[in-house]
Amino acid sequence: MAQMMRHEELPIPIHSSLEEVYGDSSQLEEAQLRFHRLKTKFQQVFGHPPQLCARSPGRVNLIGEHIDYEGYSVLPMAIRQDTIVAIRRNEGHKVLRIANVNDKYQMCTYPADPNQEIDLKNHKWGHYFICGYKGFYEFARSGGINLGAPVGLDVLVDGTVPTGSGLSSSAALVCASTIAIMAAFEENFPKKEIAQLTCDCERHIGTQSGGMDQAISVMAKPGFAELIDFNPIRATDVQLPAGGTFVVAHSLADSQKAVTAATNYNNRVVECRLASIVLAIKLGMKPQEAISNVKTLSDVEGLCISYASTRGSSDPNVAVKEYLKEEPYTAEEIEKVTGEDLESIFRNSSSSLDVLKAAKHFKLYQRASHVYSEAKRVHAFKDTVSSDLSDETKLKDLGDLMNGSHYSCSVLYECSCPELEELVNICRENGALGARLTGAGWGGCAVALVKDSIVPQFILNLKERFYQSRIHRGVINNNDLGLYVFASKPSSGAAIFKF
Ligand code: NG1
Ligand code: MG
Repeated sequence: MAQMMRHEELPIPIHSSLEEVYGDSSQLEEAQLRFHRLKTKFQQVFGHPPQLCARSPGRVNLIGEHIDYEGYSVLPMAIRQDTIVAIRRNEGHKVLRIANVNDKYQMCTYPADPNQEIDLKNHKWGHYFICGYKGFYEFARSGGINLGAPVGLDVLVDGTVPTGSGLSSSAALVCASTIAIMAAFEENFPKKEIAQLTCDCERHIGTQSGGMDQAISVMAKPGFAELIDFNPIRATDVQLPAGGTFVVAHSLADSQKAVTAATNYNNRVVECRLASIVLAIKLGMKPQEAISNVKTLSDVEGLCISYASTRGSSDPNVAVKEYLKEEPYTAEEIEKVTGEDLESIFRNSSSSLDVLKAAKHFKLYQRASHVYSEAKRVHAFKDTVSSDLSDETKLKDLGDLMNGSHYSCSVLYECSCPELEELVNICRENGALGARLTGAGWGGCAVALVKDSIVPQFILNLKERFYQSRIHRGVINNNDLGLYVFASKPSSGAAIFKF
């Protein structure tokens, strides 16, 4: 009997019309207009039409925050907002010309050199394209594909995922770029390979990200959220209960992750790594072995399981309570346990060394507690969805899990901000079953689970309670409100268009 291929094994779908991706509603009209403008502008800027286009969506993470880089499963869904990349190979010169339909983003040019280093001190939007460019070449070469001498590429980008919002505009751009380059070279790889390579290559930007955003952007299916597992990357469809809608609302605080990495995102990655090493040593591993082999808190969970018979518990949270102290650790205190300087432990990662320079102390207990409890909430969410409970009860339980996640992000992981706290509270006061920050945090969006029947009123209430005063103060324009607060259904993943 022929075995059905899992969808992550399949290549990126190639379409000749927009209907298959953008449906047949008002969304289709909008998409037709966008593609028409994109092609016209491409012709204007470069003097020839694009060879093809690739699109990849943003995402909203429903639950599982800051645990993908620790090896734990997450549960996001794709949103309809996406990035489209139009591309043409240009044998005439050896330059990558990357333009944007939005005049806010000036054209960036780079040499057609897949080995170039990205200038991290000088952040430019075009760097995300170069991540995909380098990633594609690295992957193709490792697979023995001969691409010949590098050629020029003409590229025009049109993105509708709000930037700095925790909706993964960066992964949408990296994935759409990588797929466009791949298609321009007439290659097509399985989705799970693209998800892995785009995750690896986005790290060229300097954040030590996990793979959630690229995985969902590449592998999403309309109508489903996805449980994403790592090592290896795998996506399992999650059909959300009827009667509930996820509303995404922007806190209007900008989350500039690439710029604040040393104190925010990468800082947490380093704290988790230190917590893993300290826990592994306390569990009985030799310091040198822990430093070389224990990379994530999920590795430590593996240790807890193998030592369960001697320790009496396989629960990593028990180990956290037993072996880590609640007070923040100084570098010296950690070095007493590891027997090695922190600078030496992280000597191969310049972004981690930046973290060490900026950090005063390390909150190992809090960060590890967040990660282990959040990992459990993801599975509880998935189990609730697939249980026999009524849809009504499911929705209520999912809301509670989302609230628990937010509390943990805010108090233990400290990745919230005053604007997000205000917004999440307003969501709950106005009938949300649950509300939480989504994405990296420190700004960006909240996601609220709301009963279908109250969605329009809920959005009106948010406008009045959260956005009205900001419109008065000129923070945003009334006409743009739809960009900042919207109901979202699970949308489709990456695609290639050849017309
Ligand atoms: P956003 O919110 O898109 O910056 C980041 C990471 C994810 C994940 C979340 C937190 C990137 C590209 N993405 O997302 O991998 O760790 O934060 O759960 O850095
Ligand atoms: Mg991002």
